Amino acid sequence: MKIATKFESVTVLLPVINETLSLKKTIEIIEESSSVAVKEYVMIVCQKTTKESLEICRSYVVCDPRRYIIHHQKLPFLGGAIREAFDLSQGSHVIMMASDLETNPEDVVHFINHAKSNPHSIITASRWLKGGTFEGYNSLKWFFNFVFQKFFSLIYKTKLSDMTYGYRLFPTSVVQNIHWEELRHPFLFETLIKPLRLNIPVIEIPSVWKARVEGESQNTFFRNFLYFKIGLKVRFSPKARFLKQSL
Ligand SMILES: Nc1nc2c(ncn2[C@@H]2O[C@H](COP(=O)(O)OP(=O)(O)OP(=O)(O)O)[C@@H](O)[C@H]2O)c(=O)[nH]1
Ligand SMILES: [Mg+2]
Repeated sequence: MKIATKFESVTVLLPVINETLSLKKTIEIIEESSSVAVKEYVMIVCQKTTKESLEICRSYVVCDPRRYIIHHQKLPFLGGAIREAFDLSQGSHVIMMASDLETNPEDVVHFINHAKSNPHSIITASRWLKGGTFEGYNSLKWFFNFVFQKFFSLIYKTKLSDMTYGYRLFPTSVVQNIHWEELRHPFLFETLIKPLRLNIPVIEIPSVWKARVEGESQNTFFRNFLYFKIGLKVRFSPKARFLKQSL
């Protein structure tokens, strides 16, 4: 796999279901700090996306069709949305995030700065690092999250503190060359563990997770247990299988 040797620009992926103000605020904050570095925004929509949200997406495309792209996903769920958008990304790097403000857009500029000095690396946000935290997270989920992170950091022999937070920057070639399996939220975890097994360097930066105030989550509590399946599978599969050309 050939990985970018330089940071040139970033594609920002924004999956959208019911976000309106949160989506606008996300774009506004990123544009304020990083408009020069952002090549394009890919807003991924599906049948569940509300009319209001779609109208907002369209208004960006009308203003600047070169930098704002709407993609209608064919594969289902959040993983399906991001997988298709990975293949459309044209920047040297790509940021996977949410549009509900749970992935703090103020961090985008930090991701980019780290990517400039570490273009081969994945830069990932951690809620467990000093300086990061969970605000308004369900306490049971918080406890399970802690145990889950400890368990998987042991079996992957890594010091990473947050492997499930779907907020990270990747060299685009990394995500375009990996064969992805998950379609639902465990995909967010898969996007870290497969690169880890392929020895792609990963840098963590602290981030504050804040519960959304608009719309609702598409994830359910019990589905969180499905993360174990992909976690164990990827740990014990031959890594050559993770690359597209080996299929
Ligand atoms: N296009 C698209 N967007 C989605 C889909 N599922 C979720 N999203 C969006 O992706 C972002 C993250 O999804 P959430 O359901 O909030 O998931 P989460 O924040 O990881 O999970 P929680 O911790 O339960 O809140 C949000 O902006 C959602 O609107 C999907 O199937 N298609
Ligand atoms: Mg959310």
